[in-house]
Amino acid sequence: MTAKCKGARVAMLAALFMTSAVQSADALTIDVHRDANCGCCKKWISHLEANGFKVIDHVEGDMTSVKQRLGVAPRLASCHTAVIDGKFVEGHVPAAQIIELSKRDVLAGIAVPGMPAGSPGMEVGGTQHAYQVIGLTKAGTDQVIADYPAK
Ligand SMILES: [Cu+2]
Repeated sequence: MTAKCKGARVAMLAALFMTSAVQSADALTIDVHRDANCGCCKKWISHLEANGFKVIDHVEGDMTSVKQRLGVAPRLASCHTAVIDGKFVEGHVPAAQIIELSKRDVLAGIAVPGMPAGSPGMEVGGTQHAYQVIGLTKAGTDQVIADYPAK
């Protein structure tokens, strides 16, 4: 093998690695819509980034209309609203549940309604309130996806 040929092969391998790295990053890219003054929203973004998500941050003037546009039922509302793969993620949903969401095509989105203490981004001392992750089916019904803390 000539030196030139070997160099080309190394370059090709490097290109392959870069392609797969870009693809996995794409799979975890999430758009987050939040109010400028929301501190817990920023903490939730940090939780996502710590779990390998690439966050595209959108500061919004009117979150109510954003939620309406993205199909978040008012009963499921929290502070921020995210979108991944065309599905909404409302409120302080744990990163593991967002990864699970990609396998659930009957769902239009998932939510942690309200702002329960102890959910990701809502750490208040050691307080841990029980909360549920609720899925909204495309047919418009609620499904309990997970209970926290895990039972
Ligand atoms: Cu919040």
